[in-house]
Order: sequence, then C-alpha cells, then structure tokens
Amino acid sequence: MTPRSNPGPRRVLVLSAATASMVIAAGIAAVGTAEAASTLGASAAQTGRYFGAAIAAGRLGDSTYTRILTTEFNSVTPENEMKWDATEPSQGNFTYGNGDRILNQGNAMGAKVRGHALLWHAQQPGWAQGMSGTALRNAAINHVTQVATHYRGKIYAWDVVNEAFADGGGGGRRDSNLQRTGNDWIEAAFRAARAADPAAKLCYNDYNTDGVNAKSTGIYNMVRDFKSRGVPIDCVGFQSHLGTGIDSTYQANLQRFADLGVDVQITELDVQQGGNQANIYSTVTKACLAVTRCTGITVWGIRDTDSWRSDNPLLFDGSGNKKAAYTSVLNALNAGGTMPPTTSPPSSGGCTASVSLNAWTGGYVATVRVTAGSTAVNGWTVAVSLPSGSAVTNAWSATNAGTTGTVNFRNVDYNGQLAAGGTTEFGFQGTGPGPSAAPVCRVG
Ligand code: 9MR
Repeated sequence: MTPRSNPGPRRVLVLSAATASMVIAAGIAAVGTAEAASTLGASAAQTGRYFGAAIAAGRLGDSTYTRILTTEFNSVTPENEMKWDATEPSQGNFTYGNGDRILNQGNAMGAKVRGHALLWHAQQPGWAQGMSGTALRNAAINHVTQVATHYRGKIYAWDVVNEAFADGGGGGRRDSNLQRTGNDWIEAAFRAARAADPAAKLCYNDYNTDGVNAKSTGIYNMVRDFKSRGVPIDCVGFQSHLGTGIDSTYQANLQRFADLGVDVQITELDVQQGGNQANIYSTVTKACLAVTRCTGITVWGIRDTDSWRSDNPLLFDGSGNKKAAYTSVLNALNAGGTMPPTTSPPSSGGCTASVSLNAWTGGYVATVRVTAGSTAVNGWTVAVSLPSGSAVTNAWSATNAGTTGTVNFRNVDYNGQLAAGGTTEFGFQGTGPGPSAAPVCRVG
C-alpha cells in the first residue's frame, strides 16, 4: 500500500489561515531549494524535523559537551533521568531533580524534550522489581500518571512503553513482571498517559525493529489494533542501535508504520564504527527524510566517550571533533526530503495561527501556534471554528470564550506580548471531531 492510497483517517492536520492548502500540499513536496545549514538541528528544521541527542545531567558541566549540544541539537532525551528507578526510588516518593535538569536544559535551548521512558522491564526500582499482579499494575499506572502529570505540557513525545516485545522469531511480547499483570498493560499505560498529559505525543519504543522482521511485525500488529480500537498512540520509536550493516527494508518498515496513521521517530541512533559507519548514518537519515511522518532523529549520546557502547558509535570523537559520520548526516539533511506537517511562516503585520491536531476516536488535542508578523504584538485572539458535535473541554496557556461553534481564545498575561516574528503556543482539548478549518489570528 502506498502512502497516498492509505484510506485511514488523517490523524495530524496542520491548518493555517493563509496557507492551509499549501501546508497540506507541502506534505508531499520535496524540499530541494533550502540553503545548506551548518548544524544538524538547523538542517533538520528545514524540513520541519528535529535532530536530537540523548543527554546526561551529570555531563552538563562539561563545556565541550554543552557547546556541541547547544550548537548542534534541537531536541534532547534524558538518557536515564526520567526512568522509573530515577523518578520513583521508593514507592510513592517521586524525585525529579535530574529529570528537571534535562527539561530545563532543553527549554533553555528552545529544544523539544522527548520523555524516556515511563514503563520498561529494565531499570525498575527494587521495590517494583519485587512486585506482581494487581499491586504491580496499580503501581505502574500510578507511576505513569504521576510522572506524566509532573511534566504535563512540557514533553513533546513520551516513550510510554519501552521494549515490551521479545527478540527472536515469534513476534510476541517479552516476558516481564509487567507483562505478567496481563496483556492489556500497554494500552492501560497509554490511556493513563493521555489522561495525564493530553498534549504529549505518546510513543511505543523498541530496538531490533530496524527492518521488516518478526519483532517489528508484532509491534505493527499491536499499533494497528490500538488504532482500530481507539487506544491513544501517536508515534513509534525505532531505537536503531546498529552494527556494521543496515536492513534493506529499513525505510519501508518506517513507512508501513506511518501508513497506520502514527508518526515515526528514530530514537536512539548509534552505529558501530569501522566499515560503513558514515554510510549507515546517511542511509538512516535519508530514510527518515523520505517518510513524511518521520518527525525526527535522536542519536544516543554526543561524543564516542559519552556512549553506553565501546565501539565509537557516535558523530563526535572523544575530543569533540566532527567525524565523517557527522558530515554524512549533515549532507543528507541538507539534501532535503519530504516535509511533515508544520507551521507556516508569518505574514507581514498582524499575526497568524496554525493548529496541529492529535485526534482519536471521540476526542482530540489541538496545539495552536501563534506567530507575530513583522511588528511586535501586544495581545492576541485566535478564533477557531469547531464543527458540529465538537466542544472544548479545557484549554491551557489561553482562555476561551465559549466551547462550541466559533471559539475565541485569548492570550493569558504571560504570553500576550510577542516580538516581531515571535511565537507562542497554546492548546485545548475537546470531544467530538477536531477543527477542520484554519484558525484566524487577530491582534488585540
Ligand atoms: O544509555 C543508557 C545507559 O546509560 C544505561 O546504563 C542503560 C541501562 O539499562 O540504559 C541505556 O539506555 C538504553 C535506553 O534507555 C533504552 N534502549 C537501550 C539503551 C541502551 O542500552
């Protein structure tokens, strides 16, 4: 099945007053005219994507590390700081110090922050490792709810469940204490995460899924089932811890997931040095760029010496120098690719607004980006037309007048002032179908 013949509902729409049709059209257009950018993040941004790194709170005091981080990357993932053992070391006692450090670093950079990982069979705190049955299920769901609530509105995408499928030929679930609480533990986790943070994209994340194989097909079948039953899932992460080769079906595998109506992301990329490292990095980058719904790439560390692996798998050497693999990634990014739905540039004067929609059966979350034109804005109002049967249930970073029909969203006091070209975002949740027309921004 090709992407264009996908009969499923379009789950993510981006609509903007002046250019709704252009933005939709851009979803299938190749970008060949962008000027070459000189950093990974800026280059990925040319096609609406991010280029991120897993980072460690303990390394942020290293000036070479932070120089590369802040120069090159526009997304961060905590390597360990938001895992269960880090965030709930004893039951009901939540510790967010290092997780917040990663969040603050990402915010200071204007970067997206990926949350990693709410539930996983590994790196559980000792108290959870010893639990089973209903007690474990309740503790796990409470963990999802508490952590996602702490970071509500601040995380671009959460790895809600990590590595729940088994290796080998069966395509089934991995045995774990979580799995033994019942096969529905994954969907229970996704539902809890959606309720706690409706604005975050919710991902399933795994490794050895770097091509069409039994394990990736097992996950594919789960995602297809979730979509058909309205279980909230928005994205699938492909870790891509690679050796000296890459499966010839790497891109086709990303595409088949995208065709189910989820975003796909490369979440933990690293590649064994020696042989084809630069080529493999470039192949992965090109594959993401060729898949419209591949929204970004994260490498699992910055310098070779920061890696969990000992085979020099990253883009910078231990001294912080760019490797050949770095250049091959940058060149691939600069060659352009398909354009995922993204916001449109501001018009001159006034303000513009675009909405991206995260929809499921019976409800949606809308994220609205407000962009000032060529002059500064002091107060804005965005009018959103809702179709029949649609109603706003709550809004954040804006106040709404009314809940149905044309709903006006007004800035709150901290986000009304925008510099020329500046942007801010607000969001709202609703029941029924999401908005299908472009929002209209006006000053005042
Ligand atoms: O890079 C992480 C390393 O520092 C930890 O010791 C390890 C603990 O299991 O987890 C590593 O990150 C893993 C990630 O969370 C999930 N996918 C595999 C990654 C590499 O092991």
